[in-house]
Amino acid sequence: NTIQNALRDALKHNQFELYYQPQYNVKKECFCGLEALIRWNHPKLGWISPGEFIPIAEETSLIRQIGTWVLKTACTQAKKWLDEGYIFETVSVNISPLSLQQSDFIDIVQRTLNETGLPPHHLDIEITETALMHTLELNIKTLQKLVDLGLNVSLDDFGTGYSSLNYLKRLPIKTVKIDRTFLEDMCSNSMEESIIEGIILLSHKMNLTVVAEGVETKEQFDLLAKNHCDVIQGYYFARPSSSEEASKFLNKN
Ligand code: G
Ligand code: G
Ligand code: MN
Ligand code: NA
Repeated sequence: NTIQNALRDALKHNQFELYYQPQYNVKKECFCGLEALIRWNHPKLGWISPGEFIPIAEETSLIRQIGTWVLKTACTQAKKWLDEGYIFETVSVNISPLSLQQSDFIDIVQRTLNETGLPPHHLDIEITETALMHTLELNIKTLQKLVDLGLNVSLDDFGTGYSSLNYLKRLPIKTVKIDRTFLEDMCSNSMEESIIEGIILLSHKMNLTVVAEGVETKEQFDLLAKNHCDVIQGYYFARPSSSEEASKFLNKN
């Protein structure tokens, strides 16, 4: 398969780059976190979206190599920011369920933290809701091991899958990320606003931090802040950008 060969080359020839999107903490009034998002700059085709190539990588073991590269690159960058005096709580990485299920995944995370010197509490692992549910028991065990290492675990795309509240209380997560599809109509549709309000209230009752994704307008920001959403991420503040651009949003010692 030619795309898979191209992905192999991309790993070998450093064609991947991590972009970072800052996340705004409403109460603390600062950018306290960043989500790392992979980008592929193909020499002939130009920029290719992860929405296109991650699903292809997931058909082979390439996704594991990409996951390892993402972890290493994000942890290296986060440690560099700390050393430069930047202040932030976490850098989040998206991890495919296939990476989570590889037998040496915990070892890889542990080794990456050791090698980069990043304190574990600065690393956040995002897992999508749908992905988790397939082999739930195994995944809960792996997530718990990550928590035991001192990492934060977030449930990505929350609300789009079929996780019942029954599952939610069993997951060793600290954060839920409300999927951006929920935000689209929240300012024009009072039912949509009620759903967001309900998700935030419920999450807080369960001691979960709530991140809203895909916030593009001041109206959305205001409504989320009114409903006590903890963290806000979206084009309203910043698009994903290079580490250098993204670091401009962070406070410094
Ligand atoms: O960055 P963008 O919005 O184009 O991302 C599209 C999709 O690709 C999203 O679902 C996002 O979670 C996923 N994605 C982005 N970066 C990574 C990554 O480093 N690893 C994995 N597994 N998925 C990623
Ligand atoms: O699936 P996941 O939530 O990891 O993917 C996040 C994706 O959302 C990234 O591809 C990122 O580029 C995109 N994104 C981030 N902020 C916004 C936004 O405000 N609007 C839209 N449409 N997409 C966004
Ligand atoms: Mn994500
Ligand atoms: Na998401």
